[in-house]
Amino acid sequence: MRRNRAINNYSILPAIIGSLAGGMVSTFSTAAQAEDIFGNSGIQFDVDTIVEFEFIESNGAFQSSFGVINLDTGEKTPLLVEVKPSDAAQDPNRPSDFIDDTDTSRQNDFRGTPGNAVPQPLAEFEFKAKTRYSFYLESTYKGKPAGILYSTDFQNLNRRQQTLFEGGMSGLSQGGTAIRWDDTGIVKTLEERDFDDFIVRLGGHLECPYQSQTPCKPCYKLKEGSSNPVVPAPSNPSRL
Ligand SMILES: [Ca+2]
Ligand SMILES: [Ca+2]
Ligand SMILES: [Ca+2]
Ligand SMILES: [Ca+2]
Repeated sequence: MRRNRAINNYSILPAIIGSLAGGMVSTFSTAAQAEDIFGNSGIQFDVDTIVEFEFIESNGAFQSSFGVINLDTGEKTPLLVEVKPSDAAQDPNRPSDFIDDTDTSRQNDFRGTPGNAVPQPLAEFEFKAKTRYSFYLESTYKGKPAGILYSTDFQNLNRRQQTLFEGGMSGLSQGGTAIRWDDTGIVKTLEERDFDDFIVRLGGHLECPYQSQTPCKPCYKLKEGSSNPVVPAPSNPSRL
């Protein structure tokens, strides 16, 4: 099998060389790179791409669902869902702590953990090529809608940034990327910009599960035995 593949590769070499001579390869690769978008400006992959997701923790009073929305069709796919506002019931009227509670095990900011508030902490989604997506966080409070926020800034009221992407596109294949959400809070005047309200890890290393297909379909898988601690935000956004 290996020998056959090598022969096939050699057989297409003349075609590649021919394209190079005509300047086709450099033009194509520039166009392809321009279409990969991953961050606060949007989500779009150049080819069909699978991404694995892991719920890390939440620290927010809302009961929230994280998912992907196709911006062309409006179709929403929930991926990681809180079945209650936090692991333990907590009084939402107490004053906020206004600090980042990531990876502290502190219970006083409505802590939710995998297997408890989020019973199914793993998910995957296949992004279709050349299609615009955004991540979303949709919340309820005491059973009533509390709004939906987007990872793409311009979709939010006043184009407000509600997510931090830590690791970005390169993190998907090099250890994982974290998305940290800040929701709008229950009382706007006491809004806590701590970016720890819902935290998700994406990817970790790149695999192509469908080797027989051409082109290979990229899959950003979670690292084996994942749940590496998420590094707290570099500065305390609530003080900005
Ligand atoms: Ca919550
Ligand atoms: Ca907090
Ligand atoms: Ca918050
Ligand atoms: Ca919080």
